[in-house]
Amino acid sequence: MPCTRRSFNTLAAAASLAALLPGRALSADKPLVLGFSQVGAESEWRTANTESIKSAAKDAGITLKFSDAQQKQENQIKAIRAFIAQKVDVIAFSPVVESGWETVLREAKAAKIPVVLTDRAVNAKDDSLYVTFIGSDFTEEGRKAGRWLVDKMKGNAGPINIVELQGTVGSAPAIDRKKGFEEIIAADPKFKIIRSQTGDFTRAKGKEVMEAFLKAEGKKINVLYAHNDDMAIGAIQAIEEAGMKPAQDITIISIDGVKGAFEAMIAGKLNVSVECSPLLGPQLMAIIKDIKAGKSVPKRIVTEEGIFPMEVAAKEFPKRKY
Ligand code: GZL
Repeated sequence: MPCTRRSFNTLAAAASLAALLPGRALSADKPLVLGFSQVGAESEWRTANTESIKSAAKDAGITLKFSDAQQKQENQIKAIRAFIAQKVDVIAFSPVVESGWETVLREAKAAKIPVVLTDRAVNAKDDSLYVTFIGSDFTEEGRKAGRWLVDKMKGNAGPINIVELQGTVGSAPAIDRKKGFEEIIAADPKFKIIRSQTGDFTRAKGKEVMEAFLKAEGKKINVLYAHNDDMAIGAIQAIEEAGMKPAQDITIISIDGVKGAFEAMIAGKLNVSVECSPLLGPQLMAIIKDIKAGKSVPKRIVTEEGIFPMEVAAKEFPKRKY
């Protein structure tokens, strides 16, 4: 974007102000240093998200200090404190759960290091503790899953018995995907969630919990709603081992739109996947540069996403980027 005289003056003022701030002195030749704390490597989605952040940092000439928390909040807090000690220019992270961040975010604020949330939100009351949150609208993803099911079950008198594989307990996607889905199915009493338990977003746990659901409810189960594709893929294995046909005996709805989901839909084993894009890297790097250039950025940046029923999977698959 052309730099007008006014914005040049603003930038110059911001740059000189930034240079006065403690932390790393800004200069044209020194690359920005970003400290990033990642949730873990629990799913195909997470792997694609990590790849997007690493490659975008490289393309943007930003030095990346990357930490994998193995899905533990205490590891993320440790990593953020290390980034503060190293005086990085910006801290970004995907909070594994919504709560428990105020103390460490206040430490980052005291050190005058801007913080960017990516992928998942925090429920901190003081939203001055972070500059912006880039990520999906998980509640809308849950609504999309609910709307697809209501449409599919039109004319079916019910009862429609649903089992739900929830994501990580306390995480924004698990809380909001449940909320959005329930908001939609509440309109018709034929829909009943008869079992709901966390599979922690992993294939292994998704399979294990689905085995327990099948043992307890068996052929009573009409629908599986999984908060991510990895748990759905694990559950598909359990359904087949129980001698039932996934996507036929049990309608399966999941979220993310990763490669494994498209392969399952093409094989006729998954009915639909609601897209949740992990490709946040380029947007994150652009925002970081804007912040360090003193530009104002929106408090919330929502990623645009679609929904992919199995009928379109084969056509869409070659175009997929994750
Ligand atoms: C969603 C992300 C979730 C994915 C899961 O933005 O936080 O975490 O849906 C991943 O696959 O583990």
